[in-house]
Amino acid sequence: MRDVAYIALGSNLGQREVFLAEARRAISTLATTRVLGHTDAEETAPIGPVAQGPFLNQMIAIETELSPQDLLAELKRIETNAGRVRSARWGPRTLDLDIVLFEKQSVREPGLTVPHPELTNRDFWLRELAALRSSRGG
Ligand code: PH2
Ligand code: MG
Ligand code: MG
Repeated sequence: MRDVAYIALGSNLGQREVFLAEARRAISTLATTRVLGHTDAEETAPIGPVAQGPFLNQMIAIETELSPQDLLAELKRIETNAGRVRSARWGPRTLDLDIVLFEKQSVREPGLTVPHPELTNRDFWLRELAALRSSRGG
């Protein structure tokens, strides 16, 4: 099914801008997928229980025929290629790619919940999502 999805990009280790740019490039090459738009990257204070450095966050909108599960697998591969080491939950990371929302599909299964359960807790995600949707005329 062709759908529009929103992906949150985050980095708080190393060359943060470079990790975000490489992630945008890698996502743009996924099968049946094109990037519709992106917000500017913005620096945000770390959320959650772990003391860590500030994040660069950004959101992109894509049109894709990938299922949420297949998209998640691709995003994990891109994270791994960026040197992501899975250590502490919510801890520092070179690259984090989270599926925030699909326009037409929701998922509730172990390992994947769409819409993302943190969506309503993150002001910057809500703001970025609204900006992308309004720039698409929706
Ligand atoms: N991601 C986290 C934990 N904390 N804080 C900010 N500001 N931005 C994030 O992307 C973020 C976070 C876990 O994925
Ligand atoms: Mg995350
Ligand atoms: Mg994540």
